[in-house]
Amino acid sequence: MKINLKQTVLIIIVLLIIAGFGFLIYENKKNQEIEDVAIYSEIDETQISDDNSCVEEQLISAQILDEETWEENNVLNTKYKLEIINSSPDNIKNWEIQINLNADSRIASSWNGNFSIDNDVLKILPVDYNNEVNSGNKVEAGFILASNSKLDVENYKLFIDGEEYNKKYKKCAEDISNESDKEDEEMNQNTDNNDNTPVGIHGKLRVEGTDIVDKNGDKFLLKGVSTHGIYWFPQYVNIDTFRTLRDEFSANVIRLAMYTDSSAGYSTNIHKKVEEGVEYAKNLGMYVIIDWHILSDNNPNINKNAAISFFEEMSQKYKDYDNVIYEICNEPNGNVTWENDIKPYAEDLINVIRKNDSDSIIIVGTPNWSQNVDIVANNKIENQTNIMYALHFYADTHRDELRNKLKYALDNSLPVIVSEFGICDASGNGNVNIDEANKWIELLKQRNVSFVCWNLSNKSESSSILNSSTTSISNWSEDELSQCGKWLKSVLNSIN
Ligand code: IDC
Repeated sequence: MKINLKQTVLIIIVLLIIAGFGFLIYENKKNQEIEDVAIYSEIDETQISDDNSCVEEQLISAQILDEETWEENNVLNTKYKLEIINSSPDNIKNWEIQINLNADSRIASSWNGNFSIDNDVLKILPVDYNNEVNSGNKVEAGFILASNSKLDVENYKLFIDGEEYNKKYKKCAEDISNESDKEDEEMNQNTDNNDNTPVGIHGKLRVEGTDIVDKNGDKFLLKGVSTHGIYWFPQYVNIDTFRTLRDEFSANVIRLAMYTDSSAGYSTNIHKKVEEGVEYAKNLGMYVIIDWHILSDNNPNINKNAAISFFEEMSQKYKDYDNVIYEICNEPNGNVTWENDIKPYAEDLINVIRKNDSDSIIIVGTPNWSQNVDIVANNKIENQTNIMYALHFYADTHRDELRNKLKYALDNSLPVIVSEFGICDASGNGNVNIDEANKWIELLKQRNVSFVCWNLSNKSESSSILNSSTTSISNWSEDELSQCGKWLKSVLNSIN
């Protein structure tokens, strides 16, 4: 076979291309191998150093976490959580944190600590119940800083017994490998033993006739407290607060009031606060009401799309939780009717929730700030189970007329829950009317109607359960409770 010049050139080109590919593949392989060697030696190196050496660590430390920021009167407010963490073998007491501030900074609110500012240095000292931090434990405090600049959270000083603390401990390989087991153990200790809690004993609730019944079919009464708007008072969405309400007030339910109007702080960012609250309640074996708190947005249809996506998200997350109850519209008011506005909204929202969560209780608000349960009793939502209807009262404003609406509704087989009430007037302030409040409670007990008191905060108004001077968020003394708080504590404790 004779090969001409053209064919020779072609063969050379083909050979060159093949050689080129071969080279590329080779190069690539070489890189891979180098990379492999590099990864291998890295792992190897750390293994060698872990096996053979000990590390020195400061095992007592503080952590300052920036939890959220919002604007108020042109100043940024940031909520910080402080933890003093003792991973050392020693027990310590008399801790103190110092951290530099900018001159324009002010502590707007604080809890679980004594806070002072001295020459632009923020000093945080313990209160009696968190002064001691035993080996393996941590304590928590928190504060809201009004300041247009953020804290340099890494740059704090820790003092123990008045001395700046910088002791280091030696930790060797064995201790390090045991650490993860210890962490798991600690996590488990952090969730209370659930057997003796309200949810541990009563399990998933459902509605039978006009009653709430527990997992055994026995009549059950929810009794507890509603937060104020969680955007304004985030500090009370806290496991210690909820535990105090459970153990010292005998509350079995917390309502998380999430205002839904942007003027009241609503944005999807606040959902994570609700999630925190649900988890705290779950860990404590308490029931929790997720409240879509419409108010100035008077017609639930105004923010219906946001409500749909919120309850889609929540019901997906909590479909297997025994403690969650959904409240889909706090208080429709103004020119809004059951027939044309609330009922169609409720039917749609119930369908949204039921796609994920087939049986948890859903509370539906009723016309006229959740008062006209009589109208609803004549036109109930059909073909659904575990639906309750809200009746809200404020004892110094609403008396026999509203009590009669409640009786009418119950007599006409409408399951009603008082998912919010106050013992003052309907503004949330003014005179506290103990006589009328007690009349209401008598009726509620008699008819097994569950009730949740407004509100968990230290706002200076008579519906708050804390005095406005109370800065701690849990384990309140009697003096730290408002008149409403004292009344509520004794009422809840008087009911089994
Ligand atoms: C009140 C709060 C008050 C706040 C006001 C407007 O106590 O601090 O300024 O809301 O956001 C309701 C509502 C509830 C009201 C309460 C008292 O559900 O949000 O809280 N109330 O007015 N219905 C009837 C009374």
